[in-house]
Amino acid sequence: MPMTPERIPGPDRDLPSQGPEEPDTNSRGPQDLREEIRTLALRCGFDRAGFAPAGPARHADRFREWLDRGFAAGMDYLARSADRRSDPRRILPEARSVIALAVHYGEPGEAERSVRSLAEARTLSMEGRGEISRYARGTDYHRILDARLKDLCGILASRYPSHRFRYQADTGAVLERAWAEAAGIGWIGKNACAIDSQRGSYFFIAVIISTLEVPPDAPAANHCGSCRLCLDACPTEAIVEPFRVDSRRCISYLTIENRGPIPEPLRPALGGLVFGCDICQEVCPFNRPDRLGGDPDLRSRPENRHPALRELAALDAEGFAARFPRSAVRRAKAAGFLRNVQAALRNSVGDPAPGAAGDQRSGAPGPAPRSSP
Ligand code: B12
Ligand code: SF4
Ligand code: SF4
Repeated sequence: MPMTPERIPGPDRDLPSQGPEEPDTNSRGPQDLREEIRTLALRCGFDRAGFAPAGPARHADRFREWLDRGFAAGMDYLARSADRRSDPRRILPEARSVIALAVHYGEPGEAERSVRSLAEARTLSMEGRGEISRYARGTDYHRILDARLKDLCGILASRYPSHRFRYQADTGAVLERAWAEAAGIGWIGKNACAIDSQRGSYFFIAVIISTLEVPPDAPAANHCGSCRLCLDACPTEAIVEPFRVDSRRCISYLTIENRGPIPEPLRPALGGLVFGCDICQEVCPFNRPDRLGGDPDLRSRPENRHPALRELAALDAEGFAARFPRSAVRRAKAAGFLRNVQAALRNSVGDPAPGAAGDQRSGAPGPAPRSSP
């Protein structure tokens, strides 16, 4: 009986118990094995796959330094799981390989502004329109990636029944960007995002930790060179130095994970951004508009491209759930989202919508363990 694939549990949950192991039915050469898994990954809906030997994560020391400097803001779960994040063998002690996978999102039509600035972001909000970051405009990617991971790991478990395959996309305790870089999927840019030189950085990362030994790919080489467009474009100066984002200043954190008020001095910098922020990716020369184009299942819903702020401000909790079905936007909760809309409205017209309660909703407790970027 083949082993069942296992989802890596979230930050604070226990690992599932291990089942009995059975001998392999397949004895292929190592390079064949790598290409076989890559082909299977593509067949299961991943755009790219790469392999790295399991061991300490790249930049684990830098991750700890990032934590020590307070850059995790209210995401306390990152420090609580720091040991596990630093080495996947803490999750699966017999792990030999990490398979890093990419699924691209975004559409060419969404790259209408290849150069962004605070002024441009504000122009949108001046027209009374908000902006939801690309990754969250369609169906929640967790659902889509989880289904594909389950398929892929199911196939791998049936082909290699004596081996274990533990998967995650976003929510488990693994430094996904570090593994994407180690497995050749993309280098970590100065904006902290993993970037592929051909297809840019608008991709999600998933990982499979396995006891199967797969020959590694070469790690991705960094191509940022002397460029610093992302550092200069960030409207809140959250990229405090190359490769280091201070979440306390990052609009993505402030509009998604943060459960408290948005610090007053940073509010104007949001412009019309009501959920997440893509500015440090939009300016990146590797996100060339003609090369963008993502998975059809992750396409934007048209109503989520530039929604009217007044329409959003009129939502109550039920209306919010109905407006964003199966959407990553729900991560902010109605209170957080409406807080963001109020800030964007102020940037747009100077005053919040009459009767809206955004600021009153902003005193909610601190963030829960994350389940979206
Ligand atoms: C916490 C988190 C956030 C936080 C913190 C972001 C951050 N920069 O760390 C917030 C809420 C701000 C956030 C925002 C976003 N996120 Co997020 N987030 C995560 C999460 C859950 C953990 C990341 C983490 O551990 N951060 C701690 C930092 C230190 O680690 P790191 O990001 O891996 O950064 C590495 C480098 O910076 C390097 N490093 C540090 N210092 C130095 C110095 C030098 C010299 C060098 C070479 C390297 C280096 O070490 C780190 C260790 O790997 C991951 C999922 C996961 N489990 O990994 C998704 C994830 C990183 N997020 C993702 C996305 C899409 C986003 C957003 C684009 C969403 C949006 N549009 O708003 C933004 C991008 C903001 C940005 N510029 O980083 C994707 C990234 C995909 C990609 N191609 O890179 C991930 C992988 C989710 C996924 N499964 O796809 N996110
Ligand atoms: S996501 Fe936005 S706020 Fe955060 S580092 Fe990038 S540009 Fe700055
Ligand atoms: S904008 Fe320039 S420095 Fe920033 S990530 Fe892209 S290439 Fe690297």
